[in-house]
Amino acid sequence: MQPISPELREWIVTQLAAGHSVAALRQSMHAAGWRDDATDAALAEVERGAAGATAAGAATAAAAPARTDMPGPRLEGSPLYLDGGDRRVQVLQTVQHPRVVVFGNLLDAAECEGLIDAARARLARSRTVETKTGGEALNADRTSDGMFFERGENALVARIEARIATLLNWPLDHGEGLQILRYSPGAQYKPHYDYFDPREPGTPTILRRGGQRVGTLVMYLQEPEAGGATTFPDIGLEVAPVRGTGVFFSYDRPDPATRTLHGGAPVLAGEKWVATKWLREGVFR
Ligand code: PD2
Ligand code: ZN
Repeated sequence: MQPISPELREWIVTQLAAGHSVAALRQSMHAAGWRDDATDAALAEVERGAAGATAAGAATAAAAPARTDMPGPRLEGSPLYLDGGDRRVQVLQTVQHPRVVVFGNLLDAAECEGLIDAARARLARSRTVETKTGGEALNADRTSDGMFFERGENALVARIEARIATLLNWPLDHGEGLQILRYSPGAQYKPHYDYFDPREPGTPTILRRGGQRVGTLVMYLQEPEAGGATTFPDIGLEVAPVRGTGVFFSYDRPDPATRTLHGGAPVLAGEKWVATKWLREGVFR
């Protein structure tokens, strides 16, 4: 278990001092996407140091604070290149809020082809995780075909996953398996959030596998002839799907205030292929 951050400790102490119950805090943290085991550990740690501060009463506590340990490249000093372990990755563009980073030289052409070749025969109409039930379902907002590799399923996947872990400073075992998507002309992925909505009944089931998603890396494997940008409507950003490049973004709480609404614009001509790596707050099994 990671030590709790000063911000979270401060928040818990303040809430308890204001008379909110431990149960109300637990509920708020749960709604903000904190895993139950992490919540219990944090509350227990603070309670040990602040015995007696727990007033019994109080309804709902304020929304839990944002996470402080987040995946992402180290951009202090505005580097043009980053260490991807086995290659030098370019920093092409950055946005502060939301944190968005566009990378160049992330994958070479052979790697893009290798992923496409290994995925092609296993494609099926894309399903999305259903927060209503915790299962999976066809989704009219997502008209691509897709598949998932197991984490480390083959040498190519393992190499790319190790690169991502180095680049984004996030443990490899906190990542979901790589997802491959193929968009034919007309296919799109309507704007959505990648985190799981805490208000949906199926979310607690989903969160048992590694907690919330906290970051996304979309890597472009094949360029369409036109269309197919990854869009961020809240900030007016469109990332062109150039082969070998990728866009990373992170979200420190499962809330629209993160401004991470994003979508895949319709492909107008040709085929667009991407690989997506979603990062969880904990170990994804
Ligand atoms: O393919 C994309 O551009 C895209 C857009 C939005 C992919 C995803 N979301 C995703 O895989 O979550
Ligand atoms: Zn997405």
